[in-house]
Amino acid sequence: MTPITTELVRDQIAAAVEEVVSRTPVSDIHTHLYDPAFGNLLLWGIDDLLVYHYLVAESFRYFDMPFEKFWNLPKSEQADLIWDALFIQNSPVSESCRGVLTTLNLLGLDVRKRDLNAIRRWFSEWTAEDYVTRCMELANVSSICMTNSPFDDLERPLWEKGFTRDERFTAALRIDPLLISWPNAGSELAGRGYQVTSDLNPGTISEVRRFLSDWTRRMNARFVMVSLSNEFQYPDDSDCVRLINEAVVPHCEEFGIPFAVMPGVRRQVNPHLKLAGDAVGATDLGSLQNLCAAFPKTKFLATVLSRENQHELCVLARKFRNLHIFGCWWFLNNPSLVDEMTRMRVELLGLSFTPQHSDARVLDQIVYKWHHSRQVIGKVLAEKYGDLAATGWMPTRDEIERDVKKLFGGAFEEFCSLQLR
Ligand code: RAT
Ligand code: ZN
Repeated sequence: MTPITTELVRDQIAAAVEEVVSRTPVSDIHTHLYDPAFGNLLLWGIDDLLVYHYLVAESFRYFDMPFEKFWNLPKSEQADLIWDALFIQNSPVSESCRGVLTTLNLLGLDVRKRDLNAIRRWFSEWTAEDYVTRCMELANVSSICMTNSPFDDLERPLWEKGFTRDERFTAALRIDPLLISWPNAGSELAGRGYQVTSDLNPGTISEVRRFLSDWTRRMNARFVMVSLSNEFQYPDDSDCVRLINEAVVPHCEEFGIPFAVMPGVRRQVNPHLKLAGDAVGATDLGSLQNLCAAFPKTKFLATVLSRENQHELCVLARKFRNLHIFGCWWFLNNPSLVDEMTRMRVELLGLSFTPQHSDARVLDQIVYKWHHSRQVIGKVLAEKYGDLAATGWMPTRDEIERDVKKLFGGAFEEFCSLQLR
């Protein structure tokens, strides 16, 4: 008989955690995907996987051609060039490249052949509706939160016209132009029948609130969100801060929904790269601290782009119950950093956070993003339960299931339901 050793217990725990983590459906709280009713706005398939802006940035490390020449090509030719540079001329070891292969492999395609046209033929057999279900099943994702901007001329008309919602897709009201580009955003609101002037007087503020209410209702938005520069300061005498104080925060309190802040973006450091041209900078989290302290009844969701800010962010979340941290965002969504951040968050916050969101822009990406994240989250949890077992506190299967449910959407839902009285 095998003696029960600590190693054996750890192995058994690891196997149980791996199974629970892979079987528990996850709610993906931030993506750039769309309800299939939005038609071509929902991106999917091999060419869109290849021209993902994460891969565009990596390709230009190898390309020696003018930026404009690349941008003038049709999507399939851009995809050919990226495939050649990142998969054929070099091994696809980066996280974004590996992701394409994980996705294809889990979909059942044979990637060994390196045959892009055969892969294209396989995708041409699918319809978007069936493919959504297939990807959600494979990724074990139960719901997908979109990023919905009333300032986007492509998506706005459908919201205005109305459509039958696919219940698997929830909405988040994204308001970057409102907070970052006032008074331009004000002119846009004025053009749409809101009585605003460039001056943030009480009449204008009340019309901005009417705009937020109209769109929150129309979208049934789960939260309001903004991505902010690494230079964001709070308090400040900027229009952005006045709009936060006088319009966004009161709006979120009235509707009982969180305000998601995402600081750390250095926008368009290389505009030639278009969507791939943004970078990262450490931010002053004193500003987030000031926001949480100034508005204890407002629920703040936060994800922060810089690795350097992560420890301070965890400590802040220990101080403010109106702050819920989520995801390993954008340049942080790499296994080494997801491991480090998840470990740190568990050690400082227990289970009261949301470890990951996919940020998928192409539907198929949910397959790899969740597969890779589950591997890392499972590994960290197995170690932590192993450490508990070493004290004699053996986690039960029910407890493990309960905890994983929290991390995969339960803690987020609990946070959204807080009344903060
Ligand atoms: O991760 C990304 O795809 C970025 O381009 C951003 O869209 C970011 O996630 C954001 O929501 O601003
Ligand atoms: Zn995003």
